[in-house]
Amino acid sequence: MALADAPDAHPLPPGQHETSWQPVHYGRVPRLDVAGWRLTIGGQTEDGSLTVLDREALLALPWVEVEARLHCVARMSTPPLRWGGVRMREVVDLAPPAEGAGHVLLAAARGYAACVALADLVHPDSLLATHVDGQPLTPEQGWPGRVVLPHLYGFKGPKWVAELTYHHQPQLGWWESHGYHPRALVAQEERFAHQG
Ligand SMILES: Nc1nc2c(c(=O)[nH]1)N[C@H]1C(S)=C(S)[C@@H](COP(=O)(O)O)O[C@H]1N2
Ligand SMILES: [Mo]
Repeated sequence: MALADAPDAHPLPPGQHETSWQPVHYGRVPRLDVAGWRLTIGGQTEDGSLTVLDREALLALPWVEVEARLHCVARMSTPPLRWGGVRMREVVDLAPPAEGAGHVLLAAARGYAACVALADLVHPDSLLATHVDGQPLTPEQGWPGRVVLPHLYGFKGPKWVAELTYHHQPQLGWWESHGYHPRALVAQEERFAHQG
């Protein structure tokens, strides 16, 4: 089969157009020391404890790569990127939530947060990414670690992720508190909360 006939593995979802990848975010890029990197998992955990993962704990989990575009809710999509890291479901398994605590607030090291459903966080393509296209993430790209949830709009994946907390009720992260969709499923064009 000629290359031109190959089915597009990453078609653009409805309402999106492709642009080159130009990392965007609010505020200054935190300069984080990888040796001091920590991910704290707390809130309504199964055993009530707080778990702190360091870089070593992360590196002990199976390494995977997932090719996916990043879809901004403002309609730009990157070309396909090869994200490397660990599956969020492996991270969740290290410190699972209490029964019924199905909402997860993901907070960045500097004033940014997003809330996702536990079911979306444990999707097989959901990553705690440390690499892209075979290279470590740059500080602008979210080094030392960012959440990548390819089936949700980009705002659901904090760069410089530092905290994961389980809740019984949905929480308002930065964009959710400005009217953006609580779930943000790309395939359904869930952009704004008023869409229901
Ligand atoms: N910490 C943090 N993470 C963030 C953001 C931010 O402003 N701060 N912006 C989000 C939004 S709206 C999108 S579309 C993606 C953009 O990722 P990029 O900067 O790699 O393109 O990051 C998300 N994660
Ligand atoms: Mo975005």
